[in-house]
Amino acid sequence: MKIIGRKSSSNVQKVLWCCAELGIEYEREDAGREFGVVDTDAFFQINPNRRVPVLIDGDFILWESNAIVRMLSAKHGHGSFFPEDLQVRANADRWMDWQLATLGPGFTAMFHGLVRDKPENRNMDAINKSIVATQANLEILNSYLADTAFIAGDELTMGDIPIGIYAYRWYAFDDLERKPLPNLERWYASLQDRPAFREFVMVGLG
Ligand SMILES: N[C@@H](CCC(=O)N[C@@H](CS)C(=O)NCC(=O)O)C(=O)O
Repeated sequence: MKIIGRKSSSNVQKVLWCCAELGIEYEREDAGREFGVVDTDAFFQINPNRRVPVLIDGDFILWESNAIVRMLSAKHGHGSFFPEDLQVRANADRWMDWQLATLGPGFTAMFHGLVRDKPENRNMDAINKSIVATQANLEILNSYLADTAFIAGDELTMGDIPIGIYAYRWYAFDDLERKPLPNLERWYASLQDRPAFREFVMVGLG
């Protein structure tokens, strides 16, 4: 099995963290940003969106990071990462979709503005709106984490993966004013205890 994508990409990190938690072996090829590759005709054949990650398993090709995490969890973590109980699984699924549909889009302007743009080019209005939106989104998550250790219950599941990446990025900014979110902070501290999270996610704001 091969994973294509640079290790600094948040979406690639979802897959690498998932593989490390489940003990899945793979080869990885760099692609995206400074590595290029995504603009080639060959890459277009495997992902016409020209985005990473892409999973290649024999002649099966899959793009969309959360779909890759779901498939790997079903194959290698059935009954744990991919919960057997339908309601627990739907709960994990719900938060994966929420990351793509709500948390991620709200976070982008802040992340790109503060990490990628030079200070003189920053759109502070968009950045501030994005910070407010992210804080409000994380408050929703904080209230759901009042009763459970992890996103979909008392065990780590695939549902923790996409949001865990964002938690690292949210807390990695030194001088951001954040309102306290005790349940989220407790959950995030438990992720930081995991060697796989430290190795593949806590690698800087690339
Ligand atoms: N919805 C897609 C988004 C993929 C995506 O936007 N990937 C970014 C990296 S995080 C990318 O390929 N950017 C272009 C590049 O790295 O050259 C997914 O979750 O896989």
